[in-house]
Amino acid sequence: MRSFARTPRLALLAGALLLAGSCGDNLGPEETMVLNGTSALDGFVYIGADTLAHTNGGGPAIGDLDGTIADLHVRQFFSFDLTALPDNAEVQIAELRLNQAAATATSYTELGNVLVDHMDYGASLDTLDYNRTALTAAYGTLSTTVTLGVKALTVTTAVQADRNAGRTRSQYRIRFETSGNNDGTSDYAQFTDGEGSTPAPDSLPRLVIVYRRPQ
Ligand SMILES: [Ca+2]
Ligand SMILES: [Ca+2]
Repeated sequence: MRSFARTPRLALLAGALLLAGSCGDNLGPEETMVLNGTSALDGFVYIGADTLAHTNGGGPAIGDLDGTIADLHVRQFFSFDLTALPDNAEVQIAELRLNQAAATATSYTELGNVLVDHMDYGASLDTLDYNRTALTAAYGTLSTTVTLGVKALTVTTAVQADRNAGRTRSQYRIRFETSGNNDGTSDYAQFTDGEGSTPAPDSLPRLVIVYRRPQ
C-alpha cells in the first residue's frame, strides 16, 4: 500500500513539470526510467570487532548489533547504473525507493531517523566506505518510523550532480542518525538489497527517473 501512496506524488510532480515545460522550452515529453539497484555493488559494511564489507546477500542492516558483538555498527549501500539514460536526457525528477523489511521496536527512538548520504564509492564496496566522505552527507531523510514498506526520497539534485560530473552510477549510503549505542541490545533496521536477501523482499531497490530530451 505504501508504494502506491508514493506513486501519485511523483505523477503529480511530473504533471506540474509538464505544464511548466510546455511554456516554450524545446524539450520533448517526459519519459520515465525505472532502474533496479546493482546487486553486485549493494550491500553492507560492519565496523567494530568484526569489520567487513559484504555485497552478496547475507544480512543487510543499518544500526548496531551490540546484542551479539559489543559496539558493532553497520550501514547499507545502494548503487544504480546510470548508463542506460540517454546522453541528452535532462533529469526532471528522481526518486529513490527502498523497502524497509524489518526494524527492531525501539531502533528509531534510540538511534533517530534513517538518513541518506549521496556517495561515490566506485566499482567496489569496501570497509573504508563505512566512513567515506560523502558527496553530500545527510542528503535527506528516508524514514522516520519502524513501519515496514517502501520508503521514498526525492534525489533529483543528486542524480543531476552525478550526470553533470560524468559519473556512471548514482550511489547512496543509509544510516541512522546515531550509528549505534552499545547498550547490549541490537538496534537495527533492514532494507531490501538487490539480492532480495532480507525478510519480506517484496520490493527491490529502485531509482525512478523522469527525464526529457531536446526535441
Ligand atoms: Ca548485493
Ligand atoms: Ca544497541
